Formats: sequence, structure tokens, C-alpha cells
Amino acid sequence: MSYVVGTAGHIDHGKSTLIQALTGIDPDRLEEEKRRGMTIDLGFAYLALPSGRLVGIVDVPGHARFIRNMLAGVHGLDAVLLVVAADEGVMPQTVEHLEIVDLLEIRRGLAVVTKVDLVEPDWLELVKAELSETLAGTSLRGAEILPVSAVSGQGLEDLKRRLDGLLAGMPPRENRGRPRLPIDRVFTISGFGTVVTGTLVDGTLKVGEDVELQPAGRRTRIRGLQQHNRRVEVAEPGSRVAANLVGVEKDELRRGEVLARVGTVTATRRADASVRVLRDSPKPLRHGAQVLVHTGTAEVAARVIVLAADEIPAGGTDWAQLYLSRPVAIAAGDRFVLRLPTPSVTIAGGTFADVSPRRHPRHDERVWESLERRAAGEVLQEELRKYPRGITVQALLRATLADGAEVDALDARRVGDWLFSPAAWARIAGRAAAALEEYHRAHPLRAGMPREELKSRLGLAPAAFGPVLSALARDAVLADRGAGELALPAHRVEIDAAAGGPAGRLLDLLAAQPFAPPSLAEAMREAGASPEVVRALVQRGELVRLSEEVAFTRAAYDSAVALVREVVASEGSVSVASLRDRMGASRRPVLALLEHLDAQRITRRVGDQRVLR
Ligand SMILES: Nc1nc2c(ncn2[C@@H]2O[C@H](COP(=O)(O)OP(=O)(O)O)[C@@H](O)[C@H]2O)c(=O)[nH]1
Ligand SMILES: [Mg+2]
Repeated sequence: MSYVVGTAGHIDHGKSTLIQALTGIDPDRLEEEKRRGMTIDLGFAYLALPSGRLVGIVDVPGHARFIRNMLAGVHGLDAVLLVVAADEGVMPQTVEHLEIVDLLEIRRGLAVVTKVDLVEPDWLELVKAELSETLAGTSLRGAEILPVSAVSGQGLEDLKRRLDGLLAGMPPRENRGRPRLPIDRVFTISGFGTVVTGTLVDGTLKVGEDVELQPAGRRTRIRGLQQHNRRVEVAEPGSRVAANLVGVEKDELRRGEVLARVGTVTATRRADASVRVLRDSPKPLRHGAQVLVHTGTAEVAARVIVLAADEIPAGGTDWAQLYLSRPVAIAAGDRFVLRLPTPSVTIAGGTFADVSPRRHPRHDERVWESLERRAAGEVLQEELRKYPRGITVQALLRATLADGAEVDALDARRVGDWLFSPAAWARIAGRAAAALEEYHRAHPLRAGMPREELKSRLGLAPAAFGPVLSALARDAVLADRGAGELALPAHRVEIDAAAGGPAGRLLDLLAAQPFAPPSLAEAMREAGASPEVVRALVQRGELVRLSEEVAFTRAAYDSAVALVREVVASEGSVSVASLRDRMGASRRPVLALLEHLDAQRITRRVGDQRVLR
């Protein structure tokens, strides 16, 4: 296992000198840094501790102007060395860096008092007391305070031993199979091409692996990996990593982008988060405030939507949605720091709870109750709530990084590949029933609503509709009436509410001359029957429509068919003329009947005769 430790503290307090004394590597690598004798950007070194434990080191600039560079360096740290010069004591960036460490909840650290060669023992005691007070109430409270001198070497070995001890108690880094390398540096090495570096979190990276760069979404492949100047095949989470990429130009990349396994991380412009405002913040965090979000190595402008109140007061913690000015690749559980742009000041920090949230109504307690459950670990259940039209199992697993077993434990309705929260399912069933009820009221003579119409009414994903329909039928919310029509199970077509209505009159008219009925149009007119009535009678089987113009009652039709069978049985075939004579009908209905029987594949035409099939 490897580790990453960072420095923090005011400018000129001896951070870079301390790292050089500990590692032999000058972290100030830029020409300008050497010329000005000050750290401007992040510096990197590495160290083997007495136990053999390898530690990557990130040295940060102390100057207030370069705070954004400092912020890009502190993500993913296992421990921090808060450096304070013995001759100056606690200074503004000592406090600001400590606030940032506190907001990021980095709990392991050592307070290193440097330059002890410059002060008297009494003074040193005062500085230590002041420092201990400054640490109180932060994530580094109670951290050991170690006096050192990079000049005399005093305390350096002790520091290494203490750091070793601090890291010994660390639990293994989380490995969620979602490796992410927030990029802090991009450079080229002649003969190799583009190299990016960063602190790897959440998973391992392998040489040869296909990866993508977010938010751009650009694909590339890892040609080589290095840790602490040595080639490795696999880089473990929680380590400093340099990755050599195939086919990407240096100019196409910048700090703040994220190298990730393909398809595991997406960039977002919206995130729900728990936000804590510093106790010593000069201002509350107001709803609508414009802030700078620092997360991973990214810095992005954002607007704060405070969900419950109009502001989060100094010292307070509350839920907010951050609306980012551009997409950034983040994950639930990532920490961030919020700064106000002018005057530039650190004001708050927190943890992302949901990185693909919906827009929320404000002042709605259901929103933060859901976020609270999510933060308490009910990620899958709360994620499911976001999909009123359901979500596939695969998509839900992708969104939450959960495994299949957790899906089985969900309180959810599963139909085929689709999952619905109980509320979403109830809503869908309710809407289906309401739509059918309305349809039956508007079209009482129809057996049911066309399937396609219900499909568009429910507005489900096309692939979800089929499985949902089967499940609704199983639940007896609706019934399939055949011919692509859906009805409430209790729906019955009542053709004539009262006896002697148009349907009865129509059937009577047709039955009066069963084989030579009046034309359908004429009979309908006379009976006052609408096309709906005809359709309903046909659906119920009381009427058989032979053509546009000819309809038989069921009884007439059945005996005509029987007659045809009888004639064919005794004579081998039947013609229009012979059947007309037998039925005592005119040519028109007989022709319609035989054509209908052909279409029904009961008879087959041979010349001007018909035989049975
Ligand atoms: N006397 C003395 N000077 C030191 C010590 N450590 C650093 N310095 C000096 O303090 C100045 C600032 O150091 P530097 O490492 O650049 O500080 P940083 O801004 O915190 O990185 C440099 O001139 C160093 O030589 C120390 O232990 N003793
Ligand atoms: Mg420095």
C-alpha cells in the first residue's frame, strides 16, 4: 500500500525546505520558483519511511495568491504536515490551510514547528501553545507538535518515525472499481509523449487499459504507469501516479480534468451536497451565492441553492444544491471546499451526496429527508426514487456502483429488467386505471383503449411499456381484451342500456330476413344504430360482418356456414348459384358470404366453385 502526504502552512515557513531535507528532492521544480525562492505551484517528492512504507509527497504553495494551487494538491491526502515557522508562529495561511484541511476532513496530521534553530526554548513553548490552540476544534485537534530544523537536522528522524506511526493505523483505501485520477500536472517526455500525474482514488489503473478523460469524454489508453519514479503495471488507489497516455496532446489536457475507467464516471453540472460553513466565516452562505467550488484538482464557479433555509449561518451545516458553470467529473462522497471570489475567502466545504440530482423545489422537507437517507447509506433506494418512469437494473447499478445483491434487497417493483419505486409503481398503475376509466366513459361501446394510446398516455420508455403492461394485467389493474385493446377488468360493453334500443332493433331487422337482410347502412338508419353499436355487436359476436354492406346475425351466419359444409359434403363443391337457390337469397349476400369464408380460409375457390379447405 502506498500513501500520499501533503504540506500545509504559511509562506516562507519552511515547507519546501523541510521536504527537501526529508527526501533529498527539491519540490520547487519551476524555473520561476527557483528564481523567486518561493513555491508557486504544487511540488512532488517521495520518501521511504523507516518501516519501508513509501509515501508520495505533495508540497503546496503558502502564498495566498496561489491558494487555488494549494487546493488542487490537498485532495486524496492520507495525512498532512502543517508547517509553522518557530520565529513567526501561526499566520494567516496557517489558519486558512488548516480550515481547508478541516473542511476536507483530513484527520491525520502532524504539526511541524520548523526553524527551531532560530528561537529560544521559551519562545518555542509559546508557539507550541498557540499552535495547539489553533488546532483545537479542527480535524487535526490533538495532533502531535514536532519541533524540527531543516538546517541542523533536529527532529527530522523523529518526524519520519511519527509519520510512519500515523500511517500504520490507516485502513486500506477504498477500491470501488471506479479508478479516478484527478489530473494535477500535464507534461511531455520526449520519446514517450504526454504524461499526467495525480493522486489516484477509488480503484486501480493498469497498463494497457482503455480510459477516458472527463468532462471531455475523450478516449485514450494507458501506455505506461509510474509511481515514485518506478515503472509499475498496476497503480493502487491512494497513491501518486504518473500515467503516460496514447495519442493525446499536452495542450488538450489541463488540471482539473479526470482520467477514469471508461463508463464509470460522468461529468455533471448539478450536485446535492451537505455543506458546512466555517465557524469563523465572515459571512453566512446565502442562497443564490456565487462561489468557487474546489474538488479533486478542479476549480469551478457555481451558484448555491440552499434547500431548506435562505442561508447557512457561520458554523452551520445544511443541504444545498450546487449548480456548476461547467461539467465536472465528481462522485458521491467526494469532498469539496467553497470559496467566495471577491474578496477571495474560504467560507465552507462539504461532501457531495448526489451528483446527478434533479432540480429541487426549495423548502420541501422531502428533498432533504431523501438526502439524509442517502447520506446514511440508502443510496440505491433513494436513487430509485428519482425515476418516476422506472430505471433498468443495469442503469441503476451503474449510477450507484452497487452490486446485484443490493438490488434484490430493494423495496421496489421489478418487471423484467425494469425497477420502479413503490411510489412510482403506484402512480403508474393509478394513471393507467384513470386513463382507462376515462376512455370507457367516453367510449362505452368500445371493448377497450388501443394499446398505443395507453402507451403514449403513460409516457414510459418504449422498452418498459411491454413488461409494465404484463405486470399491470397480473395485478388486475387492467385486462387485455385482445385485438390490441386494453380495459379495466370490470368494464363490460353495454350496448343497449334499456331493452328495445338501437342494437336490439338492428338485430331484429336483420333476423327478419336472415339470408337476405337489408343493406347494413339501411338497417342502421332504420334502427338508429351508430357505427359504435355495430362494432360492439361484432366484437361480442352477435353480428357477423361479411362485407361493407352485408351483415348476418350470428344465428344466420352459423346456419349458412353449416349449409355450405353440407352442400360441399354431398356435392363435392358449392357455387354462388347453387347456394343462392338453397338459401333462397339474392346473389349479393351469398357472394359476400363466400368471399368472407374464403378470407376466413374455410373455403377455397376453384373456378366458379368453392371447396372446403
Ligand atoms: N534557519 C532556518 N531556516 C529555514 C529552515 N527551513 C527553511 N528555512 C528558510 O526559510 C525560507 C523559506 O523556506 P521555504 O522552504 O521556501 O518555505 P515555504 O514557503 O514554506 O516552502 C528559506 O530561505 C529557507 O532557507 C530552518 O529549519 N531553519
Ligand atoms: Mg514552498
